Amino acid sequence: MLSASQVEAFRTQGYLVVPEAVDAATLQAVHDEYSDALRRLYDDWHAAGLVADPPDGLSFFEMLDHVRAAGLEWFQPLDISLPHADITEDTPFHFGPAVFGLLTHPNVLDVAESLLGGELTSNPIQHVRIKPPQNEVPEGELRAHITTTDWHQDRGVGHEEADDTDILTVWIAITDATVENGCLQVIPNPPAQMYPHCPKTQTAIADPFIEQDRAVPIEVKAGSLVLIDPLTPHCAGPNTSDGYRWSFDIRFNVSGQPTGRSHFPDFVARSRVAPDTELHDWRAWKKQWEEARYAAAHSKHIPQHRWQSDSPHCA
Ligand SMILES: O=C(O)CCC(=O)C(=O)O
Ligand SMILES: [Fe+2]
Repeated sequence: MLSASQVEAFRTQGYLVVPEAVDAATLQAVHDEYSDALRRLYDDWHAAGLVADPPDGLSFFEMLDHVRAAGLEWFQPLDISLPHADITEDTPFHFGPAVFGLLTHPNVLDVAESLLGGELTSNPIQHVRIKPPQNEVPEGELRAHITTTDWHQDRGVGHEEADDTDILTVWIAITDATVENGCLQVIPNPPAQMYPHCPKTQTAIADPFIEQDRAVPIEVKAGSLVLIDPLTPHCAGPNTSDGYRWSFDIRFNVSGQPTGRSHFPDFVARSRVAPDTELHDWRAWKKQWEEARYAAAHSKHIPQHRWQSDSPHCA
């Protein structure tokens, strides 16, 4: 649980770093699960002659180096979500026990409970971000899971129906995050309302509203959490290191409130009132996403964001 002074700091500054929240064993399990997932892809690509080097003995990051060099689409099969468009029955994604264990880690849920109370829904707006050195990111790669992240407020990336939802972003460092490798930056003491956003590289706060001179870089060690209020402007700069910057961002909302992405599945992560409604089975979680994928593949496209480039703020 957070202390009263941590809660107070979050409420005024709109963000909070919680160091050492996720233990080394959990981080290792995620790392191993991702290595296995990438190795399965790699084996197939190698068998098809798309990557030359045999997978034997390659680490997760070494395999990634090779598949990137070969120009293969490695990101979506590793994400814990569906893409914003062109979803088919076969769109790949990653749902496994280790990453479920991370999302429902008791320390993560305790922190969320400290801010939102004991009825917690795991919100479907969630991603892995694995950012290679920026000078190796292909031209035209716009996804904020791989390249830089524009200034935005998380309220702006959900549907309007969730504008009054009590929601918390929990950003989890899997590798150390530094200014050099493109850690989060925030603008503390958020405004009471949402700024206009525009389509830029991604969905971004309209330029005149970005107070760049107040930006604070959030350098954290692996296993730390960065809690972000839905109105706190944040971004991430380029990864100028020669290694990968790896994080997950997940969200919780008070159960029963709109998630802002109702065509993707949510689940009760903690309930003090009705503990038997909590989901503890990662396979059930995976199945929910498979069903959402099937439904999305067979229905009209639902835009993830509401912002239009012809709005007056976006000239
Ligand atoms: O890690 C990043 O690049 C951005 C993360 C973010 O926007 C979020 O967690 O809401
Ligand atoms: Fe965000």
